[in-house]
Amino acid sequence: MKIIFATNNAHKIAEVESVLGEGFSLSTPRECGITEDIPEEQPTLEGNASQKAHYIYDRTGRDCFADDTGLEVEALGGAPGVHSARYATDGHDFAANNRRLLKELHGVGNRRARFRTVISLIIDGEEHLFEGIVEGHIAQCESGGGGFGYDPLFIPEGFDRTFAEMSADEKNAISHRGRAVAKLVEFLHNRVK
Ligand code: ITT
Repeated sequence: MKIIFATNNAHKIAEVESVLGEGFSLSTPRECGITEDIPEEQPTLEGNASQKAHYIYDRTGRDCFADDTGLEVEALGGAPGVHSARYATDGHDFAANNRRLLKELHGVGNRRARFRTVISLIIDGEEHLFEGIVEGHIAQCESGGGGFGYDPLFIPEGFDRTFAEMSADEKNAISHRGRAVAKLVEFLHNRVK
């Protein structure tokens, strides 16, 4: 089954491709002639995932899904949350976002945080939502060269390494996106049985 992943983020495509399993292959918006940024203007992760999936579905009429992910930091009242991509600047500047996060948490004892992913799947014109969460905390400084975004600062519960210090397989097995994608895959497998 071919399905469009409505994202412009190459890291996400690589992560999801590795856990999707046999029988499914991903297309990108670019391969379908959609080269512009996909809008995400909603106040919630659910709203943005849905907006991105509908944007692609409305233009292609094909089965597709999108995810929206936020890092929710307890001591910051859930920020950056839905604003995670543009926390420090207008663009997707991962290094600047990490610097701002460390600055906001300077001297703060409670460093509890979680990543939350919401996937919106549109299949046969019907929408289905899936959620994945991983709890953890924000490190005192960046470590590791893997992953992307806030990975060098996020230490998942039960570990003493950041996501950026883990292999792609290790991260996928416990991550917010890995968990949401596992639910998506189960749904798709049951549907095509
Ligand atoms: P698309 O909207 O094109 O899918 P994006 O990079 O804007 O890609 P999101 O809106 O879902 O992705 O994510 C917002 C930000 O959250 C993203 O720019 C990263 O900084 C961060 N983020 C998302 N997933 C992450 C992950 O697995 N690890 C670390 N940071 C992540």
